[in-house]
Amino acid sequence: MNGLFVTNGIVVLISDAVQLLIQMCYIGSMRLPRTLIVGDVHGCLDELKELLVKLQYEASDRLIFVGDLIHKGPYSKEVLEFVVQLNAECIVGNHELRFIKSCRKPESDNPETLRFKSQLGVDLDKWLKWMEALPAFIDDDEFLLVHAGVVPHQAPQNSSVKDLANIRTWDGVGNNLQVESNPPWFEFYKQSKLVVFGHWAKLGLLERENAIGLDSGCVYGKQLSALILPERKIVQVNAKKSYVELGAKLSC
Ligand SMILES: [Mn+2]
Repeated sequence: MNGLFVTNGIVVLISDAVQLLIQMCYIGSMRLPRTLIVGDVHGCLDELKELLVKLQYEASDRLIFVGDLIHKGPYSKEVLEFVVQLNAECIVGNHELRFIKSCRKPESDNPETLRFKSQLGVDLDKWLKWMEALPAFIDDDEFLLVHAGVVPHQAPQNSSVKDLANIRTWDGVGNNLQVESNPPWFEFYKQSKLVVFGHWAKLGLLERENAIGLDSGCVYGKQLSALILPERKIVQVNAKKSYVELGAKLSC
C-alpha cells in the first residue's frame, strides 16, 4: 500500500516501507543489529555487568561469550546464572572442560574444582549438563568463534574440542600446542574470515586483520574486553582488583 506524506505543504506519495523508515529516523531508534563477543570472564561478575552497561547492551543484540566463564575469580556460579538469564550464547572453554572432567572423574579433582563444586551444591548436575551442551565453536558467516584458536590446516569441525579450547602455538605437527617458544597458531591462519578467540591472557588483547584475541586478563587485574561486530570496535572495562596472579604457567 502507498500513503501520503506531507512535507512543507507538498503532498508526496510514498510506499509503506519508506514511511516506516522515515518514522524510525524521526523517532531516532534505528540501530543496526549488533553482535557482542565477550572475552574470558572467569567469575568477574562486577566487571561483566559494568562492561554490558558500557556496551549499551540491549536485548536485540546478539551476545556471545568466548568460554572460561568460571574458575579463578570470585563469582563463577553467579556468572553462569547471569549468562543464562541474559539468554546469551557461549562456547566451551578449557576451564569448563576441566571442571566437567574433574566432576565426571572425581579422582582428578583439584582444590579449585572442589571449591566450585561445593558452591554449585544441589545445582551441580544442572550446571554440568549445561556446560556439556556448550558448542566447541560457532562458525558464523562473518566470524569464527573458538575459545583458544584454530589448529593449523584443520577445519574446526575436524579438530578435537580439547585442541580448540587449549591451543596457543604450533609445533608443525600437532603434538604439543602449548610450547611458548613456538609460533602462535594465528601465524598459520591465512583465511580471510575473522577468528575471534580468548584464552591467552598473557598475550593480552590482540587485533590482527583476520584474528582478534579478547582475553585481556580481567581476573589478573587487567581488563575485561568485548568486541562489537560488524564495526570491529573493542570496548573494555578495568578489573576492580587482581583476583589471582598471572604466573608463567601456560595452562592458565
Ligand atoms: Mn582459557
